[in-house]
Amino acid sequence: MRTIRALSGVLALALSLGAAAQTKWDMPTPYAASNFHTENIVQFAADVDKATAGKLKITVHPAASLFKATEIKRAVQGGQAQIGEMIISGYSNEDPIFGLDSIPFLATSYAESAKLWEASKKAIEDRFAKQGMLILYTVPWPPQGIYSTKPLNSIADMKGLKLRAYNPMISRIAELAGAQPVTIQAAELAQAMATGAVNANITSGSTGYDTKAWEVVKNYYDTQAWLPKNIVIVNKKSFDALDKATQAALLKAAADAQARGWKISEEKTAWYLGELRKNGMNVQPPSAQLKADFQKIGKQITEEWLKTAGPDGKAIIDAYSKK
Ligand code: PCA
Repeated sequence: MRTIRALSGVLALALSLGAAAQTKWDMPTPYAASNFHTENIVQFAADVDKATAGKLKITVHPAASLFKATEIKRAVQGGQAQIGEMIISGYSNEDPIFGLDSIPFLATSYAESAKLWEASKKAIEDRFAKQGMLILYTVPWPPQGIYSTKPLNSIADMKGLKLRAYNPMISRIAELAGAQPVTIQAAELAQAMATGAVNANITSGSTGYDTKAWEVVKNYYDTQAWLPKNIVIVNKKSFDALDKATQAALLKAAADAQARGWKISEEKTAWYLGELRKNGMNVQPPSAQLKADFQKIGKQITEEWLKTAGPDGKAIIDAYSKK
């Protein structure tokens, strides 16, 4: 009897030590479990688990199930979640620098997008550091095109359309195009399209595929206007509370996730558009007029952005154009 009691004491002690040594993090993300960003994050969490022999467990909560897309930044900042994913440009009202990657036609390929990130990384990291967060990695979405229930030959054809926006930059495009901006995050997009709350949308082939755009929309114009980026952020206090080896494992898994994510995003771009076609959508390049009109809007948005982003913004654009 005594031996059993002694043994169970040892067992309890071992269990509590084990529990103390294990850290559990919640990771809210805005996009569907089947989206390539989310799959990449799930792989990242598995890599962290393996590299730390289970010491750091990250539970991924996809599709805005734990926090709404627009609440994730604040949740990580306040420590309600230790780690999370967000789309940077979604927060451009807070700071114009966050909208940089969604300026139409500033960076339209993966190579340009990488250069833009290099040129802006420090400024963006500094802003997050001031708010007690660390950026672990970033991954771009495929190039952005226009979905529309109505055929578009020029921007004038967008007049009166209800254009869905996932960030303030797109709301501005809608205004300049005479369309009505409707802010809707990805998790609610399929329903908004189905109910007619929106009838046009600027996003990637990836999100069109995830939301089965073909069930409602027939036209996709492959304008390749910009590549918005998601970032994975971590609460600095939570990061600092990890031991050095766990921090190193986390950073290594993040670097791997970044390299993997950029590659998958680029590789799947053509595949997504193929799926839209296969499902009956009319995937086409924009007409010369539509392109020229959209570029004109891009030019105006660039000028407006430079005004609001001030010297910091100009320094980034200068550094980018030298790369
Ligand atoms: N998909 C996300 C953001 C950019 C993209 O391609 C969305 O539509 O919400």
